[in-house]
This record gives sequence, structure tokens and C-alpha cells, in this order.
Amino acid sequence: MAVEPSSAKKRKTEDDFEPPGNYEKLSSFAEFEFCKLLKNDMRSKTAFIHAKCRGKEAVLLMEKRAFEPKTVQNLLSEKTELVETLKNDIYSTYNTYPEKELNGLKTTLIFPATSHHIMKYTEQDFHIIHESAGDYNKITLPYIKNKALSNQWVYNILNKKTEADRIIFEDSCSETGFILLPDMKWDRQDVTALYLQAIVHRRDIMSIRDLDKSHLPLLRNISEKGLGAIKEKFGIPGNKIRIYFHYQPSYYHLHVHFAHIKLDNPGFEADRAHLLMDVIENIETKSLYYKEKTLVFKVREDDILYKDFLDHGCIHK
Ligand code: M7G
Repeated sequence: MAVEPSSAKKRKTEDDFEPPGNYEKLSSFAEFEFCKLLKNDMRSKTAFIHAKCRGKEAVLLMEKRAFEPKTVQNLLSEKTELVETLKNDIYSTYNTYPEKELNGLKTTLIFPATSHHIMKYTEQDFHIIHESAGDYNKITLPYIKNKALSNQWVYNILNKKTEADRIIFEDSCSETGFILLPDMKWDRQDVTALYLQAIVHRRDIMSIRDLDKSHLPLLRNISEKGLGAIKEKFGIPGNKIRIYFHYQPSYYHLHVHFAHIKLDNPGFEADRAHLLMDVIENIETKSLYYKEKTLVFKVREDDILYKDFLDHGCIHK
């Protein structure tokens, strides 16, 4: 099982990390007890489930997989069971039960999960926040330092303790370098759903809020070498790739999302995504652009950040 630290206070350091080999491989959910369906996303066909295992909290994201071009022809065989649900003239519909190889789910397990993870995947209302530079220093910065999700998984990647075999490209320069690898959300089957992230080696940049003109060489390097690596490895040209940051991100270690233009990604809303090219150009125009600008973002009602903005009287219910 992959393990995340159980709370921000009890965060392990990267040196405390035990390699995944020390944990048993999960082959069934026998030890899991269902607690609650947190969210049922009909569009992405994903169930977000709260469960318990050995007395600890777990979050499971169970997503129906897309068809694979290589095996889709195998659906049309006697092994696929059909139950007719409608017949009218030349039209008919069926509940269809293919053999298990053609009928899988992708599960993402977070274990042990913190209350923050449970909240992140729970169905709830959202609110728009206009965060001034002052709000950032007074409210968001303390939130990031004390309450945000742990970056341990990021440090494990940078230290090659996990996912080293998935790395697509690395520039090891400590100033402008980064690791490019598949995002956990991409199952690496379909390149038109390509979703990668570039994680910078520097550990002192939390989000776009920290960027100024001293970071331009880093940002340009990510764009140029990231796109070069994607072209070389997947044959996809730069004009088919969206490159963007999230603000607010879930993890406060600078990372850049690279997504295929055809990927229908919920993380690309106007109140969350900031295109890398726009960020570069804004900083070129004004070095302190992101340190001074009021940034608009969407926040979940249960998010501590929303409560912190309410408590400071910066927003009203
Ligand atoms: P974000 O913008 O900080 O937050 O992106 P979001 O999750 O709300 O979009 C972080 C990205 O890191 C997400 O796209 C996650 O799917 C991805 N991610 C998270 N974890 C814990 C891992 C991981 O362990 N490995 C990899 N490869 N990607 C991860």
C-alpha cells in the first residue's frame, strides 16, 4: 500500500520514508469496510468512497476505465453477456457484461487518508474567493504552512524513492531543473488523454504566488524541455499540449500540468488554471505581477481555507 502521512502535524520527513517494498501489495479489498459514498461523479464515472481498513481511514477513487483500441474488438464475442432492456423496430439496448479483462476499474487508494483528503473528495458547494496580496500573507500563507496537504509524495519522486521508473524526462539542474512524469490520474493507455506533470527540483517555490522575474529561466526551461520530451516520447507536437498551473493547487511545491488538448479535464476551469505562457508573459511585463495581483479561485465550502477567509471577515456567507 502507498502510504501518506496521516496529518500535517505528524508529517514524516523525506528521510523517514520507507520504500513501498516494505508494504504488502494489495490484491483485494477484504480488509476494507465501506463507510460512505463521498461523491458519485456521473460524468467521469467515478465513485469517491470513504472506507476503513485496520482502524484507519481510507479514500478510494474508483473510475470506470475507457475502452482500449487494441482490445475493443474482443467485446463482440460469446463471452459478453447481454440482457435486453429495450426493443423497438430496428433499435434495441442491453445491459452488457463483458469478461473481466475488458471491464476493469482504475482504483486510486489514499491510505491512511487525512480528514483533508476526505473533505477534498466529498460532494459540496464551492465559493469564489478574491485573494489580494494582503489576504495571501495574512490568511493563505499560514494555511499553507500549517494545514495544507503533505508534499511527501513529491519529495519521494524528486529523491527517486518512488515512481523513478515512470520518469519521462529529467533536467537535474538545481535552479532550473525538473522531473517530468505521468500524473497519477493518467493510466498511460491513451495518448490523447495524456496528463503529465513537471515537478521542479527547487523546494522554495510553493505556487505561482512566489514567482517573479528571477524564475523566468526555470519557467522557460520547463516549457521548452517539457514539450521537447513529449514530442520525442509520444510524438505529440507542442500545439496539442496545454501547459498550466493551478491556483490554488492542492500541493504547495511548484509543479506544472501538461495535458493533451483533447483531455476533458475538470482542472482546467477559468477560476483555477493559469497557462504557463500567460504566467511567463505577465512576469516579463511586471516582475511582481503574481505577488501583487488579486487572484481569483474557487474553494470548497468545507475547506479550512474557506473558513479562514470567513473568520478574517474577508468574505461573507
Ligand atoms: P494540484 O494542482 O496540486 O492539485 O495537482 P489537484 O490534485 O487538486 O489537481 C497535483 C497533481 O498531482 C494532481 O493532478 C494529482 O493527480 C497528482 N498527484 C497527486 N499525488 C499524490 C500523486 C502521486 O503520488 N504521484 C503522481 N504521479 N501524481 C500525483
